[in-house]
Amino acid sequence: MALPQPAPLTAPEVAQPRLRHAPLSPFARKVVVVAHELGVLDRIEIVPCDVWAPDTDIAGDNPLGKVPALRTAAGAIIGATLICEWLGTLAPEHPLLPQEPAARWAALRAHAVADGIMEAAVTYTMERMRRPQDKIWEGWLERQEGKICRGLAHLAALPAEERANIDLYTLTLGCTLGYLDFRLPHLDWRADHPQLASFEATISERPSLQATAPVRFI
Ligand SMILES: N[C@@H](CCC(=O)N[C@@H](CS)C(=O)NCC(=O)O)C(=O)O
Repeated sequence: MALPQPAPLTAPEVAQPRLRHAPLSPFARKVVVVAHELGVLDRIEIVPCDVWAPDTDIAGDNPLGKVPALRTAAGAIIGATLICEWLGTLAPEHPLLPQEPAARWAALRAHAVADGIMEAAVTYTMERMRRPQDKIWEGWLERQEGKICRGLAHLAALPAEERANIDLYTLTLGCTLGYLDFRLPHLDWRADHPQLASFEATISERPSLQATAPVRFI
């Protein structure tokens, strides 16, 4: 039996990059937040995509079947961080990371943790929402919670200066904390981490995060 062939990854020429997006995805939100902050939002077209629909064509842009994916004239770019880097090339006057090497590495290292917390939170949510109720594995949920809690404790212990810039790390962290509020409110992370709570209260006021808050879409 011949397997169905996915559409080629390299898209036909498109005048404006198209972002395959789902409004409740924190990874897709991260991309839109960064586009907003860089002032390049009007240079991409946002195309809603339900990756769970049986007839979804997302694999044509992302063989992994996930959002976000950005279809450009040169082919698709997948994964939120890589798309943010691509967006950064449209606005080189606004670097997404500190330029000074030590600060840059600090931001990259912290970003990896914030992004990993986001991933664990999405994994948790998928287990809760997408699995048949009788097949949900509590041990798997606890494992994800462990990653989230240790990750938050790690970030909370970092010097406050590292949370002072508006950069890839802090914008990602803002999206991650917003997603925890939205999908895992029982964690009550503010109680353990007042430093992160005050960070979140400030960054969530930015127009980029206000415009993309998940509660706006339900
Ligand atoms: N590492 C990817 C993760 C993207 C991701 O997990 N997207 C989720 C939505 S939040 C998705 O499309 N899941 C569909 C699936 O796993 O099949 C990124 O940075 O963009």
